[in-house]
Amino acid sequence: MSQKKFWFGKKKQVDSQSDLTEDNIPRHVAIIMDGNGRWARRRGLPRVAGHHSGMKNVKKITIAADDIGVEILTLYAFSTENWKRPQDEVDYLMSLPQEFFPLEIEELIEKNVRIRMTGWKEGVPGHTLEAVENAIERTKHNTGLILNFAFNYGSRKEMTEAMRAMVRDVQLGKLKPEDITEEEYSNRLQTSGLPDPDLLIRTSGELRISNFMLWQLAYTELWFTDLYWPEFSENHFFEAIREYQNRVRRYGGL
Ligand code: V0D
Repeated sequence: MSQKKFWFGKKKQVDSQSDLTEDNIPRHVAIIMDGNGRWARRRGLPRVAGHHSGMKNVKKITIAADDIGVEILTLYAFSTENWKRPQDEVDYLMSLPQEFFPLEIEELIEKNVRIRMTGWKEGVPGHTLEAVENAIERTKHNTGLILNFAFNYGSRKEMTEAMRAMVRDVQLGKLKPEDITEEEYSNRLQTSGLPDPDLLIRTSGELRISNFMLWQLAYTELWFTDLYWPEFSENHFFEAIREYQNRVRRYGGL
């Protein structure tokens, strides 16, 4: 079987990936980056310190995904439900995109990473949107890995909006009820144009989907770990990929 060695930069080889097979790398990996607050409390730190640590881990895992040939990495950064958190925590989270870019964007541009966003702009502070849009703009001609931030995202809202768009098109006579198909519906979701995730990783021990890409995850392999997001390393990521490669994907067939 063909084996590939994966290298980080010029020196650091991460050894546990050498048994990944080059074929059958998932095209699209999605991650629910959970456990940042708990990781911090465990260390006697404020929750926001965990979010900062979690942000540092985003670049590391993005580069690892790029190195093995993943095409799309979707990261669940902020849900439509996260607004219910204490205001100072929300404020801190909304400062992360601004912080992320001066620190991480040069390397991501160098790696040919393209940033995109899934979610709604409504309610997101102007300074946060500006940072996100700047990143999207500065990487829009890149042709490498798509780093897709799910930000102010919720799946039921996404599906409700897609339904509203379809009903409107029916009312306008642009779509006949008998022409409503899975494809017509998918095309009205925020993820239109992206393949569905092949693998979903959730850190921090919760065994739930939590309103994340409910439609898109229909045939996705699920992989859970007790590790908190800030301690989830490249080698843990490769472990998830390896297990994915060992599962037989049948799509309901035989
Ligand atoms: C906190 C762990 C990067 C999860 C990762 C406001 C929770 C760190 C971004 C980011 C967050 C998003 C969009 C963008 C550039 C960077 C981010 C949030 C939270 C939500 F264009 N990390 N990060 N955004 N955390």
